[in-house]
Amino acid sequence: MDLESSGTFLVPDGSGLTVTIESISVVEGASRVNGNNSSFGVESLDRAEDDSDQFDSSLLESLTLSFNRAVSISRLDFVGFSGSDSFDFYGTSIDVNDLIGDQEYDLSSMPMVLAANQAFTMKATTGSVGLQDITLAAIPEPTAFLFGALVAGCVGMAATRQRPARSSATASAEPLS
Ligand SMILES: [Ca+2]
Ligand SMILES: [Ca+2]
Ligand SMILES: [Ca+2]
Repeated sequence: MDLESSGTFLVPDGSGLTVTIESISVVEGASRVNGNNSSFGVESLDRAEDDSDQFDSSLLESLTLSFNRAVSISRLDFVGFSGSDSFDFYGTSIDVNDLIGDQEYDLSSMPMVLAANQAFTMKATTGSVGLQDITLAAIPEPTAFLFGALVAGCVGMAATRQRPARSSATASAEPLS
């Protein structure tokens, strides 16, 4: 999942996912979600020291989102995550020692599951951190899943080589236009 500078989240094509901004908190004044090609965060419009596309703990910036469908989150990708910084993602506390690669927090061995319309909050708890990308997959609805399995079974009998379409996808932080 990525974010355009207009504040529109980019979710995997064909996933049927939509993202709702439930709330944005800052220490004072006006605020918005802001992003550029490399990261997104909360912008405190009335504070000169704000880093507009990062979450600044000194400005008590936090963002609460929800998805319209259940999702599993397998990776968080950060920028600007230096040694003393820390970040809280829906109650999971992350520091620099938890990161691999390009400041990535890998959850693939045990993805975090969020229910449909479950509000979840993210914020920097120390320092300033930008969120570059969230790797997630929509979890099929139980009825849709059963129906899909039934269809896949019928198709499987007719054409054993065809595979059901995958509903998961990875959003990347490609430059946005
Ligand atoms: Ca900020
Ligand atoms: Ca990164
Ligand atoms: Ca930082």
